[in-house]
Amino acid sequence: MRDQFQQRWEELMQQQEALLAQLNTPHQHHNGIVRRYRNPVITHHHVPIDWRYDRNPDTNPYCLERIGINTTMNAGAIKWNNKYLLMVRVEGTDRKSFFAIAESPNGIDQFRFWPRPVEIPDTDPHETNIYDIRLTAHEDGWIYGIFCSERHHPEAVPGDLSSALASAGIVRTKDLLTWERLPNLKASSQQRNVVLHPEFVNGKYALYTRPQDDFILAGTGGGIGWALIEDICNPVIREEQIINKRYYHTIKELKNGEGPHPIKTPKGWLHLAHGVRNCAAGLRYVLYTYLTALDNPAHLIAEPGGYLLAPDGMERIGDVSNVLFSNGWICDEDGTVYIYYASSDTRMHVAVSSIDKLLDHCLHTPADGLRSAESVKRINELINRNMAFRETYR
Ligand code: M1P
Repeated sequence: MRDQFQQRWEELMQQQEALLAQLNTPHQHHNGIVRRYRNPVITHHHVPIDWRYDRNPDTNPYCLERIGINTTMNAGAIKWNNKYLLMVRVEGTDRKSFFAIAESPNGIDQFRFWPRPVEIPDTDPHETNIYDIRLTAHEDGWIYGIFCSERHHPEAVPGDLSSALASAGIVRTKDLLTWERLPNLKASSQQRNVVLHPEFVNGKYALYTRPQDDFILAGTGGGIGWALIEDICNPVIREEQIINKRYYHTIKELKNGEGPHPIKTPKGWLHLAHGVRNCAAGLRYVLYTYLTALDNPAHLIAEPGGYLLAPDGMERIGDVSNVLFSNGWICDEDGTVYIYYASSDTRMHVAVSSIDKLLDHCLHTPADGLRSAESVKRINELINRNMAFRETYR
């Protein structure tokens, strides 16, 4: 029995080491703006064996998995001590999510989890699930994490075990090892996809918000919001304005949400967000960009029509199919941008671009004309301009 255990244990370790050492290669086909990499960067197979198996042959003679992991998705991201860190939403087979940090030397492969999952201070027995953290190294010197804190709706009628309440949980750290929990954000509506802006605005903390009428639907919440907060240790939304609206028959018709915090560029704050529409197959989540003014991050200055990334190939399939979701990206000193995104609520991927390319995309892709006739007009305008180059590039 012990030999069998040993053999299986070694097999597990070898398989995982091979996976963790695997190098990634860029996809051949790309649109010039952003380039996907072939392998997912983190899957449930990356989660350490030690977190899942009892390694004592006396108590686990068959070497069975004791704690199953379902998915690894929706990771916050930060560059730390020259390493690319993802704070991953790890979901167990029991449906509960928690956070765990994985690091890579280059941002595209060899992600390896730190020895233990993150222990977020447990301050409320009603908080049932936590997920989708956004990391912000704020100019006040702290690294903040804002995540969704979910609980069973206190007013759910007896027997209704699905209604839930979403609010924004807040933690901060200086070393990514110990975390201080601050009170949850107080708001007049449910909130998910809340993100901290990295700089003070008018001397206040600034939040991207996503007001929603209920747990799933944004309803009258018109899009991505913006709110200034006096005291991050007693965070209350007193006023909220919508800065990135939803429109009929667009990629964000049903709802949208800020991704990671925006990146400061010479031409404005560069944002990544998700847009959601409904279709016969259910909700479809895609990623898009927009740009706001440097001197007023709440003022929209450009928004290309359509999506930047949408589910493609195997990305379309997973626990919640037809979903791309991003809450983490890293910008290197040379302007390379690593976009970390999850596909179908199941695994993490990377796509690489640059500040210059993303700005060019934002500033020179035609805006959504909101009607078919406008789409045709834009294509014809492009063809007309291209006529001048026909001879040159024949
Ligand atoms: O299942 C898709 C996503 O749904 C929610 O996002 P949103 O609130 O924008 O609709 C979240 O539960 C997210 O984690 C999930 O990926």
